[in-house]
Amino acid sequence: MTSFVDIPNGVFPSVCSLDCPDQCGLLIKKENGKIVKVEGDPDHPVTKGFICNKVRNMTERLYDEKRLKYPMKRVGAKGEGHFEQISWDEAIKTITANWKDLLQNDGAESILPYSFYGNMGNLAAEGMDRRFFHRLGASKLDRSICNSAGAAGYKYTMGASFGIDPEDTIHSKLFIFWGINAVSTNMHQVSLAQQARKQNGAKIVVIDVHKNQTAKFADWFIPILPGTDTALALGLMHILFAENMVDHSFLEQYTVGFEQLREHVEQYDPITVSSITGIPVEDILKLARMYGQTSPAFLRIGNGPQHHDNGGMFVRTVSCLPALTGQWAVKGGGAIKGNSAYLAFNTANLQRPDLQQNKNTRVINMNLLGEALLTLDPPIKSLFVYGTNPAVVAPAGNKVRKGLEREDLFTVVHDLFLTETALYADIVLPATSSFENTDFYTSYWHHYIQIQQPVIEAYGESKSNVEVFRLLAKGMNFSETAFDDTEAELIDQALETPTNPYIHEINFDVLSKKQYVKAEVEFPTKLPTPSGKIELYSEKMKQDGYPALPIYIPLINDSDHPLRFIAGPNHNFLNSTFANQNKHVELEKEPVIVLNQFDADLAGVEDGEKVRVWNEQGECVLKASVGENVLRGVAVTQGLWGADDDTKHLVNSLTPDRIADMGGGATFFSGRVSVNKL
Ligand SMILES: Nc1nc2c(c(=O)[nH]1)N[C@H]1C(S)=C(S)[C@@H](COP(=O)(O)OP(=O)(O)OC[C@H]3O[C@@H](n4cnc5c(=O)[nH]c(N)nc54)[C@H](O)[C@@H]3O)O[C@H]1N2
Ligand SMILES: Nc1nc2c(c(=O)[nH]1)N[C@H]1C(S)=C(S)[C@@H](COP(=O)(O)OP(=O)(O)OC[C@H]3O[C@@H](n4cnc5c(=O)[nH]c(N)nc54)[C@H](O)[C@@H]3O)O[C@H]1N2
Ligand code: SF4
Ligand SMILES: [Mo]
Repeated sequence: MTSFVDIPNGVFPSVCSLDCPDQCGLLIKKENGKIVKVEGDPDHPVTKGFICNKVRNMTERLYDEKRLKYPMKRVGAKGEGHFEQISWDEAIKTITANWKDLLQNDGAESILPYSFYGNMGNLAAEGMDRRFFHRLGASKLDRSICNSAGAAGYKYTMGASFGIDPEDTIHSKLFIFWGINAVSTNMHQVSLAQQARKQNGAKIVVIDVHKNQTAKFADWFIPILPGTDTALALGLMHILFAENMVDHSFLEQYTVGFEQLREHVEQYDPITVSSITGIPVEDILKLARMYGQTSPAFLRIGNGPQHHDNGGMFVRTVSCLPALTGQWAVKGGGAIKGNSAYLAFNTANLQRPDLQQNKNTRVINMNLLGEALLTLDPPIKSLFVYGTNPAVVAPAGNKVRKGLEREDLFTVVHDLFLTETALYADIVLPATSSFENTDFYTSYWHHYIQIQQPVIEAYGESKSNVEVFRLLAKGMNFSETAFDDTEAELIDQALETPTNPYIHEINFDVLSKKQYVKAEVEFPTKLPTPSGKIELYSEKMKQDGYPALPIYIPLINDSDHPLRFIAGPNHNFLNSTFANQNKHVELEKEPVIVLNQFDADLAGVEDGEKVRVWNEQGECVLKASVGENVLRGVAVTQGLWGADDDTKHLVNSLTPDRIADMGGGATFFSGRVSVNKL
């Protein structure tokens, strides 16, 4: 087959590589060898021809003048941004010479890979890189920044990331978007809800700390105080049991511990729950009755409430709800937190943990990057960053940037741009965009596996993650054949999945012909929990030091600052991606802090003025938006803005690096701040 790269004009199939549940099928239009348009694939059953504005404007990013074209070495101070072009040969030699030294003098654990899913391609994000760092014996990274608290909580109840098929939600009559700003972050779930609203008169409810875009689209917005959602879920259970809106035969057949749970939730009566959550008693009763009496009823559980001190327990708790009403057994009922378990592939084949000589290398939680760089003993002496921008996205950002400033830290950053993190690098390597690579993609929301074939040639001298780690392996004189495998071979190895009942005979050739293949998914009747059932009561939790039954534990108050600070993502960026594209910045305008009128009055701050937002960790300058879009005591900002002019927009200067109750998760949204006039 001729490669798409060699055909200068035409329309080619592709897939969106961004960290977004929708994982859209794309059509890429090329003229004279350049991409001129990115559109949704109308034939893709979930994408249906629609994509977000961010990616419709992708050419702005692909051909942005600021894209890195060649490797560079630092010539100024760390953070200053002075670099000089070098060859790939010099770059690889410099890196491997430094690492050979470290292996001799400090041991391999002095080297830390730091990566996340800037490109969701399985080869890019967890392929050749893992093989390389396993063989090297580097410290390991616990990639816990996104959904690990929620995933751990969900696992206690359901055994693994199994939800329903989102395509089935067109049958739903009730959608509860719980802590998810789906209009911005899962737009095709919103299209499905909109379709169900038209066809079945489905109602759409949003539970959030902020009247965001999704709340504005909903039939009913329920504002809640941050970190109190577990109490609400337990309150709903109280009413469901008390008013006999539970499905007894489902409970008996498919769950463990419903009798203990019924007794246990007696304490979460509507008056108590109202005083915790800030939701009026009538609304709690109304929501419980709506949920108990509507079928199919669907819960979309978002990432927001699990970025809190008590985030794991929230997801553990809320995922019990569909079992109480038997909604898992109804087409279009049930829930989705994540669906990655259905598309589980052969990670041992892909990542080759057998290449590790020392199985007990230390593991470093990525949420503690600043702390690790500043205090770990023995110290981290070299950092290799790819597919993530920790100077902007990691919590306790001032500590992170201070750590990156360390003169004795040898830092390499592989990215498409000179990110805020790359400013601190000793060596910067240019990365290809996903449209320049071969890779395969597995959504964590829908059930399709998709392939990316290169559509355009590599930009400048840029190289893919797979290529970079092949070169590094050569430079380190690693002789294992694992480093010679082609992309097609890696895909075939990863899709050798004898233990996954949902994936059959999918491989590189099949994907090349079909572009996307749906897993043959059925909601499992036997779950991978210890009992094989939905665990309302969990003996495993008890063994792990948690209460066996779900309970509400309030957030930690780390200071007396009056406002709980919720700094989430925005509509036109994807985490910090696009925050450096003029077009996307224009669309998003400027970073804002949303305040309640009451709190603004107390702080003497007016709508539209720039304000200082601060706590012991640092400060930001944001524009106040004052009104009734948040409850009293809550401050919301959206977007991981960059540091173009100064660091005053870096909201993670204010976020805590405490670790959540489960999964080593982040607590981005549990911090506190004050707001003053500038
Ligand atoms: N446009 C866009 N899309 C994205 C991203 C992006 O940056 N921009 N990021 C991608 C990534 S990596 C992820 S993980 C997902 C995240 O997308 P979502 O799952 O939507 O998660 P968040 O946007 O972090 O938070 C969702 C909502 O939770 C609310 N929230 C915060 N604390 C609480 C609470 O205590 N209780 C309740 N009920 N609500 C609370 C916030 O106000 C927010 O509206 O989106 C992905 N998609
Ligand atoms: N305050 C606050 N902080 C947050 C969050 C929040 O809600 N609030 N959300 C958190 C969450 S859920 C997440 S997932 C993280 C996400 O944070 P990150 O994973 O850092 O995501 P991005 O900011 O999009 O940065 C991805 C980087 O990868 C680069 N990249 C893209 N493709 C490739 C490739 O193929 N190879 C290489 N080498 N590089 C590539 C991009 O250019 C970009 O610089 O942020 C977290 N931080
Ligand atoms: S970011 Fe999400 S919605 Fe936008 S094109 Fe990519 S997968 Fe689709
Ligand atoms: Mo995320």
